[in-house]
Amino acid sequence: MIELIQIPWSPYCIVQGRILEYGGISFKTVDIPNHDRSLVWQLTRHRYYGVPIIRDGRTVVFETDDNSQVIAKYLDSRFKLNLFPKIWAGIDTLLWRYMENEVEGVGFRLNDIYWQEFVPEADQVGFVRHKERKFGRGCLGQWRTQQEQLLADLTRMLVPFELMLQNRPFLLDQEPHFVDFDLYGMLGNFLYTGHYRLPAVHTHLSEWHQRMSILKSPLAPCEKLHT
Ligand SMILES: N[C@@H](CCC(=O)N[C@@H](CS)C(=O)NCC(=O)O)C(=O)O
Repeated sequence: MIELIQIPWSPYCIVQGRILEYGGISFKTVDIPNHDRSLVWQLTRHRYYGVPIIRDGRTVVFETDDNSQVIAKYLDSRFKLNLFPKIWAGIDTLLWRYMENEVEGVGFRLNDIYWQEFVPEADQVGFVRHKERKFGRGCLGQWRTQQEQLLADLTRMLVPFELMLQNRPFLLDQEPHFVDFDLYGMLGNFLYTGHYRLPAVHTHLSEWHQRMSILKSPLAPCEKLHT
C-alpha cells in the first residue's frame, strides 16, 4: 500500500492526497510533526526534509526542486491518470508556478492566522519559530491584522481561474489534470480551518471546487481505499 507522508494542512500534501483518492489508489497517510522531519530524512536517505513524500513499497518518491512535480508525475505514470497531457505541456507549468507561489503565498498566511487551532501543542513552539525565522518576528500577528487585505488579494488572484471555468468544467479541459489538483490543494490549505469560504463572486470556481472534492477517475475502483 502507498504511504503519503505528510503534514495534514500542507497545501502540497492536500494535492497528493486528492490525486490518490481520485485514482482510487489504496493508500494510507502518515502525519509527521512540522518540527520533526526525521522520518522523511531517513526514508530519503538524507536527501530531503520537505513534505509530502510517498513510499510505494521499496520506492520513495520526493521532489527535486520547487517546480519538479516528481510525485504527481510518478502517480500519473504508475496509475495512468492523464494528469499531464502533452497538449498542455508548458501552459500547465506556468499555471502551477502561479498557483504554488502567488495563490499559495496568500492562502497559507490566511490559514496560519488560526495556527493555534490546528498545530498540536507539542509542535507549536517549533511552528512559530519556523515561521518567524522565515518571515520575521511577529509575522503571524501581522497576517491577522492584514486579513481583510489578504482576502481581497486572494479573490483577485482567483479571477483567471473563474474566467477559465466559465467555458469548461475543469481548468484546461473536459477532464481534470494536475493543475486542477494543484489549485485544489492550495485552496484546501486556505479552507483547512473552516473559517473561510471561497469568494462568493467566483461562482464557477465554487462549483468546480465541489466537483473536485468528490471526483473519481472513471478507472478508479469503487470501494473506500484510504486508511
Ligand atoms: N514544491 C514542493 C513544495 C513542498 C513544500 O514546500 N513543502 C513544505 C511544507 S508545506 C515543506 O516541507 N517545506 C520545508 C520545510 O518546512 O522545512 C512540493 O510540491 O512538494
